[in-house]
Amino acid sequence: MTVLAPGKVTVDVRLVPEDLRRALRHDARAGLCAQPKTMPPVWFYDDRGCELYEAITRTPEYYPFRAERDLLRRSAGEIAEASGASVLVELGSGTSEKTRLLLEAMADGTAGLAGYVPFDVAEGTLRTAAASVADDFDIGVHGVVGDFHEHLDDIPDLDGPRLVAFLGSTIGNFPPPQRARFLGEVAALLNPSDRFLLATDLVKPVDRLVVAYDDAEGVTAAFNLNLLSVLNRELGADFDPDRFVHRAVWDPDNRWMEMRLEAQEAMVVHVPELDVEVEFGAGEQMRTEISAKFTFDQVRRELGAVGLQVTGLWTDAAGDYLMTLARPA
Ligand code: AVJ
Repeated sequence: MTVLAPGKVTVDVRLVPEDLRRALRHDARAGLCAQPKTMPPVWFYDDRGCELYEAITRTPEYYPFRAERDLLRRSAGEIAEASGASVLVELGSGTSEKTRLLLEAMADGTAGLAGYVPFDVAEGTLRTAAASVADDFDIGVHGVVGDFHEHLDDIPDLDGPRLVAFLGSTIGNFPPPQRARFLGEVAALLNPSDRFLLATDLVKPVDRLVVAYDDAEGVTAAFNLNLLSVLNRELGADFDPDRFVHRAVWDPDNRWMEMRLEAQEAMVVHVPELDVEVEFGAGEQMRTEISAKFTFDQVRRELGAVGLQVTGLWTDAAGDYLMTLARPA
């Protein structure tokens, strides 16, 4: 157990840029050679991709970002009290912007706020966020730069009951087997007094879902197509983004939105860093993201399957978005 000095920042780096390059080469080799072709969504988020995602959150059609913010504005106080926690661990912390609503609620609550543990792949963003939270809240911050499919074990076991939060409905981006494994690893991390807070987007009418992933202004299309620029820059590939179009499709059986990039004509793409040539047929689609939508029951079931018991549920005023608090059973 460690106690963090107020205002002090520590960062453990478990992932360096070379690890990320190796992971991208691995994912691209597997995904571009697969049938159907697929790329994991994590590679959207270079600097341009992060900018485009922020622009998506400002489109009128993309409701999940605002729904989560409304939910936290409405219920962060209740969530903080129900958690009983004095340390916040945040998986995929990013800029820690919405986290501040939870941190403020914890600081104002009965248990008080003793520390923050941001966990993210992006070292620069994490360091900036860690410093500003340590400063603004006068608490100790112990960041971990890592991948949440590999380095959850490196999360420090700080004094005080912890609230482990996974916001942003990022869980929806994991394919089901990976989602189950991830939830199992989170469960294994929790001490008996720790709690887990999971944000999920809820199933809703298809027309709203589809436009949320295919806004009229074309910001989501640009975000999706930016993946090809990432592959060009990082792997020396020669994708022509003008010859692909963005598609957003609802899969009713799996209850997830899919983003795809569709080749407008037959072509061969060269990827020198992988030493492969990738053939696309006219109209061939590559899947670039799944974004699963949940029901209350499904969340309860999936948490139950890894030994976590639901102790609280909150939605935004419109009932579009869900936060679930759970404890080791
Ligand atoms: C950042 C994971 C919440 O799945 O909705 C936005 C990303 N993709 N528009 C999502 C995204 C297309 C997003 N999350």
